[in-house]
Amino acid sequence: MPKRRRDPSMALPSEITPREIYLGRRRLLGALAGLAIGGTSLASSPVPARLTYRKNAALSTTEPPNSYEDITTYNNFYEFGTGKADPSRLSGSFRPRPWTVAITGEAEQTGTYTLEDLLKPHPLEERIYRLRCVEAWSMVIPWVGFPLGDLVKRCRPTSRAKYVAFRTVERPSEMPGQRFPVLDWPYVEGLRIDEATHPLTILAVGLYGEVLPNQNGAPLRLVVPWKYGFKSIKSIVEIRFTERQPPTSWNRSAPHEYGFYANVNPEVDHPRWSQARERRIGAGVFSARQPTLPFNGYADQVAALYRGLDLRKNY
Ligand SMILES: Nc1nc2c(c(=O)[nH]1)N[C@H]1C(S)=C(S)[C@@H](COP(=O)(O)O)O[C@H]1N2
Ligand SMILES: [Mo]
Repeated sequence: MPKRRRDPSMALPSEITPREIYLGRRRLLGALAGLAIGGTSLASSPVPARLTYRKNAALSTTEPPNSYEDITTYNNFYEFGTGKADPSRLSGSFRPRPWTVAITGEAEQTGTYTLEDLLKPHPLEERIYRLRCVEAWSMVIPWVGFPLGDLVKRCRPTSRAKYVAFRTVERPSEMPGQRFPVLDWPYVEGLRIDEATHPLTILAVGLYGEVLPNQNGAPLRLVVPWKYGFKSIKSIVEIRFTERQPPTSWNRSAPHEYGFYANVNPEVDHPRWSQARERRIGAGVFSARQPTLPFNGYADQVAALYRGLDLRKNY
């Protein structure tokens, strides 16, 4: 059973213990485990652990965030099934800790790093971003993470590194969706290196101030807010610097429907449906579908990355 915050049968220590005592105890446990991330233990947390972070209002939308319930029960994570409710229902036996990430390819600082080592130098921020799924729905999510560009810098990519490729963990014993050939496992994604180092691109470790639930990509997932949601790969175990454009799961599975770029674009329809409008999850059955914005509303910040590129061909 996934741990859901709103399940009344599962009171959190934060609900039965005064908050300061609860936080103090978590810090103490974190220190004892030697796994302090922002002062909070991530060691086999029995409950979602609070993270320490600063709010980045400048890079956050002022639109109201979706509820924790929406964000954690309406998911795409095919490793746990293709239904929107499957990831929250079927990810309970996934173990996101301990975790390591391999840094490979065209960089000086390659090697295998524990999650804690990877995160240590990076202060966490909350950024409230829109997520626009290619299926024409959207959500607003308060992520907690840090710029991928800061990590890329630490890896010291060589001059040959033009792309960054990402790979999701492959664990069919814990991920029931991987027992079926829905996609060619493991899930892989990629960015151009200038997209990867853009200040809007983050690696997220939490949402709503708590460590990521399994269904949202625990313990570490990418968030690229101006691209369709499928670029935001979950449960990352490898970050590889490459000279050539890397393969991506959805492009490999249906190349006419999903390109490498996948920039949100209301003017380029998916072959089977329009991308002009979107349905905000949780907004109510009678609420109007709202217009989709170029680059998901982040055009001012990112359009310059694509100057001279034909966005109809490079969809
Ligand atoms: N490994 C992996 N990452 C993935 C997916 C997936 O199926 N597997 N789905 C993608 C899609 S289509 C979307 S819309 C977002 C959804 O993220 P969320 O469930 O946290 O809202 O995750 C993306 N990352
Ligand atoms: Mo998506």
